[in-house]
Amino acid sequence: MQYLDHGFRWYGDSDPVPLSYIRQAGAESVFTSLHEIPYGEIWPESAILQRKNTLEKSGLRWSVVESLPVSEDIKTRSGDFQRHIENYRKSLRNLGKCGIKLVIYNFMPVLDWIRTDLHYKLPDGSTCLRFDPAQFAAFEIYILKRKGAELDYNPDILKRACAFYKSLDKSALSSFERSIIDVFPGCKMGLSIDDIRAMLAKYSSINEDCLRENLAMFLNDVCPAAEESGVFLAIHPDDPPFDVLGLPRIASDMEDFQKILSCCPSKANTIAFCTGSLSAGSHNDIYKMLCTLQDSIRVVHLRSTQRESDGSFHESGHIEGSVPMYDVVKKLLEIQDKRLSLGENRIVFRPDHGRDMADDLSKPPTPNPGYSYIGRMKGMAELRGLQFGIISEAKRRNNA
Ligand code: DNO
Repeated sequence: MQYLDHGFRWYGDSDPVPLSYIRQAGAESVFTSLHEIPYGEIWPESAILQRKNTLEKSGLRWSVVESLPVSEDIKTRSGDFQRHIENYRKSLRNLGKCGIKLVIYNFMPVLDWIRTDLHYKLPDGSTCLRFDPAQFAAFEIYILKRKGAELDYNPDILKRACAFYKSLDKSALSSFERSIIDVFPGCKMGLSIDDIRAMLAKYSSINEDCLRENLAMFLNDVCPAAEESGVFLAIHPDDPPFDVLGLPRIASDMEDFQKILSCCPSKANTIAFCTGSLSAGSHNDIYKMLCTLQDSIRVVHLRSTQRESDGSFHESGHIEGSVPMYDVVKKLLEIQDKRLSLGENRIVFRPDHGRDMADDLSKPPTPNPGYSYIGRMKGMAELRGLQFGIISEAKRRNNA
């Protein structure tokens, strides 16, 4: 039995975490993106090679692109979508030529992951990311003023939403607003509330079936290019995996993934198995999903969440919370074992998000919430230790 391929996310030259630290944390490879290239535009071979060389000079490998973003025009199949799809194909071909074969994307409308508190304080003084439906309701109802938003919440949440909103002074209100609409990992898009309203309006006639259809067309358009280039495209689950902002969600549970896999029967059509995102929904049995979807999983995000009784959740330690991490990691090692015996590659994982703790807390807050150094390094160490235990035990049994 071998270790999984240990990856770590890096946001490029502007990331306050240097590559040398990433290597010291025990990572062999890096998940990164060319964040400076606008959504929809081509990733030139020269820029890909330059990033690849930077990583290699630091003794690391570029194992995963996270993400090659899918533009809103593609998701809504409007505007410039045809040109963006053509560009997406070209970028996939260029990545393949440079030897980068795993590409993560998501199909979440309007916003990527959503949290309401980026610095939720835990009893030990460390902080983590948290989602509270009452706070999110306050955002939708009083800040965004989305029509009909109150209908999505029960009276108790509405009451708490109102109290929360009233408790915010001007500066708290503005930082609350920014923490919801401007945390796209890797880039600050400078979006305003009006931008979000305009983006939402584009979905007024797009229901779940229609968004699924748009994803199916996108996949059928780009997977042939990916397959020819030996690239695997991996869809990231919705985070959180339930409806928000009255928008359709189509990558939130097992049934969704089965539909995604069957809408485009290509080897290149795969899943980025993010245990943390999926675990925020009580409907998801993570271990069962892993067993069922295993053939389509080549890249994994490992983290966990603690669901709270009122529908809130916060990001727990990597081997705490509701994800059965021992079972998940053991299963991944077994799946990998089978693949290695067939001459296939190792499964790449990264410790997803981490708490702000120890020296993280005395530094200026990272521009990439969830991606401070020490919290993730702790997650990496725990997950490596877990693998060490499982692998040692397996060796002992084999020798007995
Ligand atoms: C958050 C990440 C996501 C992920 C994208 C993939 O930390 O897990 O933002 O990178 O959704 O496209």
